[in-house]
Amino acid sequence: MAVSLASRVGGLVSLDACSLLGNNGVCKQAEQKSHCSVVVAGVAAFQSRFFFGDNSPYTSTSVVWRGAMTAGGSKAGGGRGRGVVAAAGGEGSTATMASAPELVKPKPKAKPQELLVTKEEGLEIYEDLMLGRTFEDMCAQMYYRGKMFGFVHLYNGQEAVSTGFIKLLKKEDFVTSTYRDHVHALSKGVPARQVMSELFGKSTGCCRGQGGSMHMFSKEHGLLGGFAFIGEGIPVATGAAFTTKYKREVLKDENADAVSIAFFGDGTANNGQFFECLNMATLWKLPIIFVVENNLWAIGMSHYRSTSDPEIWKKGPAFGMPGIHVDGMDVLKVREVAKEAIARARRGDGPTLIECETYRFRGHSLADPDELRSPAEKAHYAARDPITSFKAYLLENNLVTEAELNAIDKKIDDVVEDAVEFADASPLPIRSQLLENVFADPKGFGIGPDGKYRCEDPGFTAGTAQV
Ligand SMILES: Cc1ncc(C[n+]2csc(CCOP(=O)(O)OP(=O)(O)O)c2C)c(N)n1
Ligand SMILES: [Mg+2]
Repeated sequence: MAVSLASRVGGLVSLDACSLLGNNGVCKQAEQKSHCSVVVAGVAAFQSRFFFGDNSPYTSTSVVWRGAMTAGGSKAGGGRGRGVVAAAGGEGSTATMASAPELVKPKPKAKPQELLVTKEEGLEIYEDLMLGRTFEDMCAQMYYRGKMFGFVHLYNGQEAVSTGFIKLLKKEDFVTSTYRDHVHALSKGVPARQVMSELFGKSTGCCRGQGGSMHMFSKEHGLLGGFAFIGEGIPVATGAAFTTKYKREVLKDENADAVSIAFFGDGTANNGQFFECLNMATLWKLPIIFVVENNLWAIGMSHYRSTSDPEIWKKGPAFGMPGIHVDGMDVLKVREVAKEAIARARRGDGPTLIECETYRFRGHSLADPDELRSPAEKAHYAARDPITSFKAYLLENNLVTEAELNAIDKKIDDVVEDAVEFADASPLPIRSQLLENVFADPKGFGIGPDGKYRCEDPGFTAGTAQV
């Protein structure tokens, strides 16, 4: 029974097997593995039924999922990075780490009918992954050259999550992000010029230079922010999902089918707003997807030291919605899960919680020397670079040629170069912009007409201040 269920739900079983076994340490001994897989198969089957209902696509496409899993290298629960991390420093960690290169063994060629993407989709995904990576590598250079100020948090390594979800969205759909928001903005279609200019604090930025790195926003592209306070984007996305529901059910607008996605981190999933929003989303059956980008760290705090149950996906069923775990280093797996969750939200079946196991390749911010994470852990995830493996998938399955990928690389280099030149040449915001859209009376924190901070400026109470 367990075996057949396992094959039915394909990748999810393997993912969750690792998830459960690795973290709980239940399966550290080899002889326990078969027992554990039985337990896990049951859980995964439950999740699959819960998530997909009787029409679970995994009953018919399990082969595809197994194909996809090969890329992630899930072997008897050992392929999950979590298992590795949970074991790090303890018994068994060396063996698992040593096998890390196996995880990027070339995938066997898929049969044409098993391919997970068309050529066009593959090229679009590759381009978006490369845009995120190249853009942010350039951000690092510009930051260290003093072109940006404040904190800058890069997303290197996590690109498969942004691309996997956002490239499936429509322009009218909503996205909220955190301070690690540049790549979500790019995936959602905000032009690279506008994102780079915002980072440079220039008036041509998507927030006219007033937001900076952590506050990307574009109404036109449904990007509702960029939030520096962790968890703040979750209720905003929930509110956006509520507007869809309200338009559809109260205002009888049959075309209102926008989906909201809230992206946030593992550390943030310990925050109260997350739980409040899970509750409301199920209560009102909102079209929202909560995407936890579990990169195992919250600045320098390990996920395993800070949360009562490291399996974040489990919180979904606790609130009456599906909870899914997926390998966030594999864009194809992310995409498959995202497709289902988006379709579910769009047809009015309610929210989904998805935990993506991922990793950031750089420090918490560009000011972080990144000394707390072990070299072995970093090497393990570097070997699972989502771009390298996706590129290999495209080439090995003859979906694209090297020349086509090189052409995209060149195009992206040009886009990023152009964005830098544009941002550099753009003007700074005019001074009077500083206090526009300031709704609170900033008594005690005002900037006076002479440009100096002052204790009190009664003029502020009259409306937007002139400085
Ligand atoms: C409400 C709030 N509390 C504390 C902080 C300080 N802080 C900044 S980043 C961060 C860690 C968040 O980690 P995680 O959610 O895992 O996201 P990641 O940085 O890994 O993407 C914390 C606690 C904050 N920004 N907001
Ligand atoms: Mg984190």
